Amino acid sequence: MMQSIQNEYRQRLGRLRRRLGESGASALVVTHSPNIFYLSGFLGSAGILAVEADRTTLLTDGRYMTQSREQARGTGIRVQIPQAPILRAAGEFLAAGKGRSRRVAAFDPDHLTVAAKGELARAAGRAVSWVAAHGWVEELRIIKSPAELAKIRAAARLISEVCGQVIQMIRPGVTEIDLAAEADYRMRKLGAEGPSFETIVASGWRAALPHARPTTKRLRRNEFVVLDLGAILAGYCSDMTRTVYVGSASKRLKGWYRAVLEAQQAARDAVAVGATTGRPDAAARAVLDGYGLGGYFIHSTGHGLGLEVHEAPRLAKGQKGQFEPRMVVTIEPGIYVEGVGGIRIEDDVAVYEGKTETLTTTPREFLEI
Ligand SMILES: [Mn+2]
Repeated sequence: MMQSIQNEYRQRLGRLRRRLGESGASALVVTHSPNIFYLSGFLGSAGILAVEADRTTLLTDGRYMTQSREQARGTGIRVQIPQAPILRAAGEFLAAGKGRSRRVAAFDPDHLTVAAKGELARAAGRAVSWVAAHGWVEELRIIKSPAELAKIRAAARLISEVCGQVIQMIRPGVTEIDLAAEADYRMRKLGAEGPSFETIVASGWRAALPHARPTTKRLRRNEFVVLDLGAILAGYCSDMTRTVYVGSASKRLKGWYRAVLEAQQAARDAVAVGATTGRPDAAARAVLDGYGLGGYFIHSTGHGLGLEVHEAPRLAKGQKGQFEPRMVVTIEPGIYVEGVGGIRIEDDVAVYEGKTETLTTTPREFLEI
């Protein structure tokens, strides 16, 4: 097991090196911690990974001496614990690198503040010039290895279990925060490292806010409750949403729920190797438009899922990318009606050649409590 994960780090670094070689840069400076984890297994809050053609170096500080050496063992990655602050040390490291006298360092502007970049560049001096490398590691992360798929599946199973348990606790009088606390507690009890984002419990008119934070509002009869939950397990995220009704719903509201469910099913059916990543969104929108509800669908249909809860690809209107085997995405259409409430149904879907697998398993049928 240990051997195979170390081979994965080597393979990932190999792919990144090919890209580095094509770009003409002599080093890539990786500063975003999920990317560092993906390439090296290092899980510290302070670290910079310098990837060069013939070596990879992790610069971190004394707090992570033991951890970093342990996590890097067998990967071929060298660990350095510099005396100087890490950005200055990384800049000096890049300037001292072997090879050509003038060095080109690639960095991702999405993951380096202007101040941090300034410090790096000052320490590196005139020996190093800088070139932007947007999303190089994120592009690798889109396609999951079998081991990663197994971890995301386990995180999805875990959150499905939690969701089922929390639905059992829904009744008039309980507060949104109560339910959110139960969700977070149950994730931990089932072995999760924690929630993958701040748990959403939104009831009544508040369910019309797609990213509502739980409040002390008590659930009442005759309102929708949206539960949007995600867990991190073994480093990997899940993300799912269920909407239930407290009381017995009118025909109109039942119709809305059925429309969202049909849209969600159509979007899941539209996920296929070779289809564009815009297709699920178009499928969901077509269904909701057919019911006259398209105007209430105010966000995109989904996103990639992995080490981060929102990662590439985006499943939005007009996206031209293509689904490839071993991507994992969320499918989450919803409608939001101001003053009334909202309905969202979200599942995690893995893509394979000729088929898909819905990883989240909590039932989706309309539920009145
Ligand atoms: Mn989501």
